[in-house]
Amino acid sequence: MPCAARGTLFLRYPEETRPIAVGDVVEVDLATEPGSVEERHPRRTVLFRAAGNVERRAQVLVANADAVLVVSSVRQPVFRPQGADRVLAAAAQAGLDSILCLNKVDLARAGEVERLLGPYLAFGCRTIATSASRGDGVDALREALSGRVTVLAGVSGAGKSSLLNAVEPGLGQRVAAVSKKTGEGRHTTTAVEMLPLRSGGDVVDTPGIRGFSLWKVEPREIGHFFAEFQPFLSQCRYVDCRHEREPGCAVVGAIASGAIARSRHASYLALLREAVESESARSVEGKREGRRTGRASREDEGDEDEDEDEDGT
Ligand SMILES: Nc1nc2c(ncn2[C@@H]2O[C@H](COP(=O)(O)OP(=O)(O)OP(=O)(O)O)[C@@H](O)[C@H]2O)c(=O)[nH]1
Ligand SMILES: [Mg+2]
Ligand SMILES: [Zn+2]
Repeated sequence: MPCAARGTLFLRYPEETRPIAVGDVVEVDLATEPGSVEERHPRRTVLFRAAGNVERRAQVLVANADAVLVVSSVRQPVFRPQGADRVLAAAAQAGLDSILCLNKVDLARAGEVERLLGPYLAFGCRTIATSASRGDGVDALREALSGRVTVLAGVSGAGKSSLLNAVEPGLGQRVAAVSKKTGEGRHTTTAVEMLPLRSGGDVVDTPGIRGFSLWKVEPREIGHFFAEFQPFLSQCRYVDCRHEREPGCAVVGAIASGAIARSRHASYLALLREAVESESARSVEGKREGRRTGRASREDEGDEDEDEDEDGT
């Protein structure tokens, strides 16, 4: 049903770029054409997409999903643990179940699939190795998607849409070859779209997005989004340990003993750095806001620092 969001909905959710996202349950009034979305029901879950570093407003990618299927490929484009780990962390923050799907196993060399998935199997992450073109793992994938709402996320060209077509022939999701020159996808899927599957369950196909941001995350929370870090987080010498390279850090110690994969720790450090940056950006913003309010209350004191806001000082 073609509908537009009622203007007051935008006012009610000023923290979000748009009041409705794919997956929302809404009340519509069909007296007009197009109809009007009047109400949004409370959300069970929310998954955010990457915005800038200073997140003033949230961009909700999907509402009310149950699980995230992190789609990556062995090559074309090459598997990047940091991209996959970022989505896994975002799913953990959102409280969603996650599965790591390694696609294009038909392009893998001997032992490569095991090597790439090893760190994930080690901490109990659910994984599926697939080939949309050859059919490997497609039955297991169909099974994993049934009975719930699953978001497919991953870089352009990894094969999200191809996998959906393989799970349900006739679904007709548009796919396109990755660029020969760059080895990257061509952003074939351009909109977030929820599709019901005949085999049961709903899937949300998404464009290959840059990644997910962790919404308003505190640096000290990030370790909790890495399942295998859990037993070590409370064992560090310092209670405020950030698990970078502090003496007596149990997480860093676990890398040496092989309990935590170095690549996973590198992904953690990347997210930590971002969280620290956006925390300090927020505190600069906060100080500026404070100064503005301060100035408003002493209007007649002149405008000697008026242009400071323009150059971002
Ligand atoms: N060799 C091989 N190629 C595959 C496989 N799965 C998908 N492809 C190819 O990879 C290319 C990209 O597939 P898409 O399904 O469009 O990828 P996507 O993840 O949906 O990409 P965006 O919509 O741009 O985000 C297409 O040429 C597919 O035919 C696979 O398992 N093996
Ligand atoms: Mg696609
Ligand atoms: Zn530590």
